[in-house]
Amino acid sequence: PQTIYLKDYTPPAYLVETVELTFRLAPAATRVVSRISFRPNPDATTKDFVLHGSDMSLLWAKIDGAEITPSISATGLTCEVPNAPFIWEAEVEIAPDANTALEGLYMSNGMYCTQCEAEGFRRITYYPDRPDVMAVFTVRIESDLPVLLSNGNPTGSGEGWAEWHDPWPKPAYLFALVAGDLIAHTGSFTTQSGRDVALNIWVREDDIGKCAFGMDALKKSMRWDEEVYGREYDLDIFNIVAVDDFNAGAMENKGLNIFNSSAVLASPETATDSDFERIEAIIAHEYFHNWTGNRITCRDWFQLCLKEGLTVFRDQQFTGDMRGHAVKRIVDAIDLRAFQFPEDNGTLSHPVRPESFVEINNFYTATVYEKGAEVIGMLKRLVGDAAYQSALDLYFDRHDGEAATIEDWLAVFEDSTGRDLAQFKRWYQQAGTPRITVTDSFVDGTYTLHLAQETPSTPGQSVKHPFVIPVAVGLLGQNGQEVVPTTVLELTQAEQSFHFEGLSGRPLPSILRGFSAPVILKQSQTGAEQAFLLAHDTDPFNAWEAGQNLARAGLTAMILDDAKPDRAFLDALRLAIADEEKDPAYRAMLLALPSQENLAQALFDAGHTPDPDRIYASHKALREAIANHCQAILSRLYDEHQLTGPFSPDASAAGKRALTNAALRYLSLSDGPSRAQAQFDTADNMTQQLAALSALLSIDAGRDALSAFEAHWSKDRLVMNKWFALQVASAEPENAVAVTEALTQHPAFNWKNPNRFRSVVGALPRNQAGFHRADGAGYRLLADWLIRLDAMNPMVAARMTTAFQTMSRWDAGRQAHMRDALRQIATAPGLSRDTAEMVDRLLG
Ligand code: B3K
Ligand code: ZN
Repeated sequence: PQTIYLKDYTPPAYLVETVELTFRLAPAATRVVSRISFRPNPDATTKDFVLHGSDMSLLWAKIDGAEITPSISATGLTCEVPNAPFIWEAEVEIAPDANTALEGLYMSNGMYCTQCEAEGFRRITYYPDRPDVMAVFTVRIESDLPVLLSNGNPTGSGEGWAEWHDPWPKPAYLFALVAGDLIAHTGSFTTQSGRDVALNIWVREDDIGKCAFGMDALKKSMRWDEEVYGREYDLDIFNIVAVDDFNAGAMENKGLNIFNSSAVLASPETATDSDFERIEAIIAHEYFHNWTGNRITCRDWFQLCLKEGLTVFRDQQFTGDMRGHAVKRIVDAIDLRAFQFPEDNGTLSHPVRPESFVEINNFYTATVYEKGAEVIGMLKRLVGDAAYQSALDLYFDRHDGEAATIEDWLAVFEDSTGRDLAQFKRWYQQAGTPRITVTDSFVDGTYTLHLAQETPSTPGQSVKHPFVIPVAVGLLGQNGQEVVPTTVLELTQAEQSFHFEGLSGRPLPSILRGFSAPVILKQSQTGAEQAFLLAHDTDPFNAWEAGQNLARAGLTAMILDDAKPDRAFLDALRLAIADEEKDPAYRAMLLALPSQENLAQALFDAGHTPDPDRIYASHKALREAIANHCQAILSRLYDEHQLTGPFSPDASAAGKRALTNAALRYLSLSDGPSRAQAQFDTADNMTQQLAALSALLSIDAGRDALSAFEAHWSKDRLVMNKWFALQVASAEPENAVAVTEALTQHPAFNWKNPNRFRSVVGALPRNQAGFHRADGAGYRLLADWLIRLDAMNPMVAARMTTAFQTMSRWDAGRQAHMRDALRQIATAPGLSRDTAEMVDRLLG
C-alpha cells in the first residue's frame, strides 16, 4: 500500500465549476449520472486528468458531448482532455445494499444515506475527490421513498423526485444524500440578520419523541455561534438525519448533517445525563463546522486539525458556556489523558498535523481532534482573548470559500498580533507529550520556579525541540490566601526560571492551573500540600487535580507496597465533598478516583510495570474505604440532593444526579443493595435507572434488575446498547472475557451494527483488568472479532485495534500475547488497508 506524504502535495490539475448529479435509487443497482464542468488549473504542475472512483461500473462517459473510453483502474480513471474548459458526463452503477463499509452511498434499515468524509465520494461517482476541489452542486434524486434530501436548498419536487441546489462551493466530502421513509421534528430559527431558517430532525416514526432535546441544542448552537464568533447560518434550511448504522458520531455535510442515532436521539426515559451532554456537544460541533470546515475547508487531509481541532475547541467553549467551565475543563482533561496521552506515548504517536499516512481514516484521532483543540486553547491563552477574537475575524474574512492550511491559520495570528509563531508551530509538527519538571526555591522574599521541559522521542522523531508552553501559575500563602493570582508563564526554553519577588513567606505553588497546556507535570508534593491545595486552591481545576494526586499517591502505595488506604486522603475527601459552597457536579468529580487506566499510565511513567489485577484490587479496596469512611456524609448527600418534579436535563439538575449517583455507588458498598434497588424500582428516567443498575452490578446484586431492564427495553436499540456495555464494564476481571463472549451469542447482538459491536466487543478493552488477562484470552477474543469485522467494515475494525496501543506498558508475558494477537490480525487473508496500516504501526 502506498504512503502519502504532506511534502508531496501538488495543486489539482483541473478545477470544477459546477456538478450536476442525478440519482436513480435502487438497492442493488443505483444509477448516478454526472455532469461536471472542469477547467484547467492555472496553478497546476501537471496536465494529467485523473478522477478517483472505486466499487462502481462505468456505463458510459463523454467529454463535450463526445463518447470516450477512459482507462480504468481499481482506484480511478484517466483519459485525454482538452486544454480548455470542458464538460465531463458519465453514468455509473453502484450497489448501496452491498456496501457494508458504510462509506459512500449505503443502506441502513431500508433508508439510503451517505458518508463521504474522507474519501467516500469516490464510491459514488468518478470525481477529483480531494478537499481542495470545491464546486457548486445541483442534485436530482429519483426514488419512490417519501423523503429525498441533499445539500443546500430544495429547488423542486414531485411524485418520485426532488431537486436540491447548494450555492456554496464545497469539496465532495461534504456531499450528502438521504432517501427514506422518515418524518421530521420541525423547528425554525431567525438569524441575527433576520433570515428565517427551517430546521428539521428527520427520524423513523418510532423515534419522533426523541428529537426535542436535539432541536433545542441546535438552536442554542446557532445562537451561540452568532454571539460568540459572529457566524450566521447561510442556507434556508438545516436538516439533521438520524441513522442507525454509522461509523462515526456524526457528519457535518453542508445543510444536511447525518448523525449516528446515538448522537441525536434522546428522551428522559431513554437517555442519561451524559447522553444529553454528548448530544448537545455533537450537535454543536457539527453545526459549528458550517464555518470551520465547510465555508473554510482543508487544502488536503494533512490539514485535518485545521477544521477538527478548531471545531472541537469551539464545541468545548460552547459546552463550558452552557454547563459551567470548571467541570468541563476537568472532563476534557480526563478525556485527553485517557485517550490522547496513550496515543502520544505509544507507537501510534503522530503530530497534530501528520506528515504521512496510508489510510486517512486512521488519522481521525484524539491527537488530531483533542490535542488539536488544546493547541488552539494554548494559542488563545498566549495571545489573549481579544487578540484571539480579532485573529478569528481575520481568518473568516481572509479564507472564506477557500481550502486552507495550518500555515494560513498561523499567518492570521501572526498578522493580527505581530507575534512570531515559528516556535509555536512545533505543536503541529512534533508528536509526543512534553514533561515539565518543577523545582523551586525561596530566598529573601523571592520565590523561584524552575521549569524544565522534555519530550520523549516518538516514532520517526528522535530529536525534539522545546515547545512554547503557557504555564498558568498562582501562589498560595500559609493560610490559603492567594499571594500571586494566576499568571501565565511562557516556557520557551528547555529550562527556565521565573521569579516572584516581595513575598513575606514561602508560598505553595499551584502550577498548570486550568490545565493550561497538554503536558505531564512532574513535581514533588507532599500529601499535606496536596490536601492543602484540595482545600484551598482558588483554581477549581487544580483543587480537583490535587485531590487526584493525593488519591493516586495513596493508590500507588497500595499497589506497590500493600499500604493501607491513606487516612489523609480519606479525611481530605470527606471534608471537600461536605463543602456546600462547591457545586454538586464538581463534588461528583471529586468523588471519582483516577481510573485504572490512568493508574497504569502513571505507574508506567514512574518506571514501574503495572499489574492490572493489583490495580483493580487496590482501586476496589480504596472505594470500599471511602464508602466506610464517608458513609454519613454520603448518605446525607444522597438524601439532600434528590430531585422532585419533572425531569430536566439541564446542567444543574444533572449535577445533582451526578452527585447522588456517585454517592449511591459508594453507599451500595457500605450499606448493601437496598438504596440502589429502590432507586432502580422507582426511577422515571434513564440516568437514575442506569446508575442504580450499575451500582447493583458493582456489588453483584444486579441479576434480577438486569433481566427486568432487558425485558422492559428490548425494543429500544439505543438503550439495549447500554445494557450490553454495562455488563462488560462491570464484569469481574476473571469473568469479563466470558461475559463478552456470552453476549456475542445473545440474539440481539448484531455485529454488523457499529454501535452494537462497540457496546459489546468494543467495551471489553475498557474493562482494564478483564481485557489484560494474563493468559491473553482478552486479546485473542478481540483479535478474532476484529478479523471478522474487518472483512465487513474496515474503518470500525481499524479504529478498535487501538486497544493494543498501550502494549509497551505491560509485562513481557502480556506483551507477547498482545504481539501474537496483532500478528494473527496482520496475517488474516484479505486484510483491509485500514487495519493493515494500524497493525503495522502497532507492531512498531
Ligand atoms: N468530520 C466527521 C468525521 C468523519 C469521519 C471520517 N472517518 C465528524 C466530525 O468530526 O465532526
Ligand atoms: Zn468534526
